[in-house]
Amino acid sequence: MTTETHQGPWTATVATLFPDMFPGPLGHSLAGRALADGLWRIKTLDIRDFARDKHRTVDDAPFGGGASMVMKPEIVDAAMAAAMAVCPEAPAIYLSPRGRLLDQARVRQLSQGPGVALLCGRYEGIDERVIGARALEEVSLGDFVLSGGEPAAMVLIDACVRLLAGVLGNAESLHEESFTDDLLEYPHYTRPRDWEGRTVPEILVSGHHEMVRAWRREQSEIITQARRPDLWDRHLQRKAKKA
Ligand code: 4FM
Repeated sequence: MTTETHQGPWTATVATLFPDMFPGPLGHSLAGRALADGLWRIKTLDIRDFARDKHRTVDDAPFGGGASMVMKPEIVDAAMAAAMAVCPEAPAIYLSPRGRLLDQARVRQLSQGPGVALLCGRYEGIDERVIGARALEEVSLGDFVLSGGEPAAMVLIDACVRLLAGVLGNAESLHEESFTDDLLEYPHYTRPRDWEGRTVPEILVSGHHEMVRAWRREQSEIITQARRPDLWDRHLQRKAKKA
């Protein structure tokens, strides 16, 4: 029998040189309320605490030369060993532009597990050997370079936490379902009906619920085709498979 039992709430464990950055934005709004309610928890580990020398050195010059420093393998390794021990079944992830792009499917998987152990790098990166030694999954938010992995860790955690049971209200969780077939959102409007000469599409105030639904669907499709041909292709492919 493979009955996996994990203790306690969904847990984000973060190894970072800047533990004071957390929970940061995650202490506010939806994620903050859920944190206060005990629906998830966050533990930070200060990578510098795993340095052994008097000056608590965490980085060194790169072999082969170059300007920027590299985080030392034995220190990052010790920090990640401790992070992974907090929740042994949680995937261990290194946030880096080299990683596989994060998408909602992976977010859903991560939110359904026991949590995540995240490594935030600084400088030019970490010694490559730690990635192999700890079998870290490399995950990227997109094709841009941050000055450190911390903001990326916060984004990943936020995306997971909002999917946890009890975090979203009913209306929002229904919305989530209709939002996951590779289509972008339709446009939203509220009062006033005329704002500085810009009016609300007539159909939305008609009271014809079926026509509203059809209009929104059509808008989603138009916007997806125009802005994200990659998503549109995937949407069509998925629809063809279902049929
Ligand atoms: C930058 C990590 C350079 C390693 C960073 C190196 C990032 C991203 C990111 C900081 N994380 N998506 N893009 N991390 O820039 O996830 Cl070598």
